Amino acid sequence: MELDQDVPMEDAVELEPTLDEDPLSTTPSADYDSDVIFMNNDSANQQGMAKPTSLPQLSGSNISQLDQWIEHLSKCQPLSEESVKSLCKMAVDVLQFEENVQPVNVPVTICGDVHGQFHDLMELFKIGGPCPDTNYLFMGDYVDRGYYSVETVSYLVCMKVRYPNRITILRGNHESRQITQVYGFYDECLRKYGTSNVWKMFTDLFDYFPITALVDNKIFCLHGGLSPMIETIDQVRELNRIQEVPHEGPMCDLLWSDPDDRGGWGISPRGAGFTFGQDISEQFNHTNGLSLIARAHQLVMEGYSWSHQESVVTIFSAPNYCYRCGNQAAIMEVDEEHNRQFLQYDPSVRPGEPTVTRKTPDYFL
Ligand SMILES: [Mn+2]
Repeated sequence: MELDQDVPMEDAVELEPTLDEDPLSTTPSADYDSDVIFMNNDSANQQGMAKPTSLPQLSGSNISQLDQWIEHLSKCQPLSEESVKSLCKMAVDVLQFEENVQPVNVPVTICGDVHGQFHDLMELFKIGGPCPDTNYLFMGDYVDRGYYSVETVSYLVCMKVRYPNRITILRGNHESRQITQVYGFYDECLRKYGTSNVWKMFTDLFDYFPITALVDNKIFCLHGGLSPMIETIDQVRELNRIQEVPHEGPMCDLLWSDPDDRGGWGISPRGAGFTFGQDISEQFNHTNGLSLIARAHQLVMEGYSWSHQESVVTIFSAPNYCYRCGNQAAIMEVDEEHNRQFLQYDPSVRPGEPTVTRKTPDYFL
């Protein structure tokens, strides 16, 4: 049994209707949002400001600012609230030009869930090679569960802005206002900054993250899985992704669904998305000329797991998930000839924190 049933069942409570009654506003506030969506604002055009149609070039001072932030974050120290505000503005300027199906070239190293395990993310870059020497594609779930969601998402967003053509960061179901209020990111922001401002800046930014990527027109990458409402990749391109992850519908499914041994579509035990069988995966790959669907979203004990006779691969990059699951992590390298290689790794040692062992202690025996 490779797929941990515990995780979907835990996640099943994530969309409890009581969440809707949370006193926290889930609508972006006027002052911050008007800043971040400035480039998309029609009134800006009416005032004679040209809407940029391509990636803005980083200025020398922005590059040195980003390098300074990356250096600071690599010591697992959070940025100041002011710095996060600047970073998120710069990130919107990059991410708004990415597509719902972001094209990615080979070679690339494809990664799964990270979940705030900052030291394990540093280990990932040691195993896979530093960015930008290695190109990376991350398939979502940067925040929640682990202790360092703030540092983890800040670091990845910094790398995205600094090296926009070298790293792709997709949206996971945890990159959401609702889910982060339940699974740790919101509380971590309050604890580390004293207010929810940084949480709001990042969750507003998550709306801009691309929802899928297409590696060399052959590998379709996304966090969750397929949707009964999506038959072609072009239908993904037509979605309006700049919004909170909806409770249902195609965008929700892409971030929440899971492959299953049973054929056809099934009800997901998570309470969102669907399960889909081998017949569905094979039809989707055939229709869209794909060789593979790569996705994350489920804990797999070896760090990666094939489904549907190698039509689908699950990649999970948080070793010893939640500091207790005892799983390995993996990343998948795809080279110029589309050869695939999995690199597996174990948890990094975190200074000052107790080492968790898979062995049962003697005193239980
Ligand atoms: Mn997930």
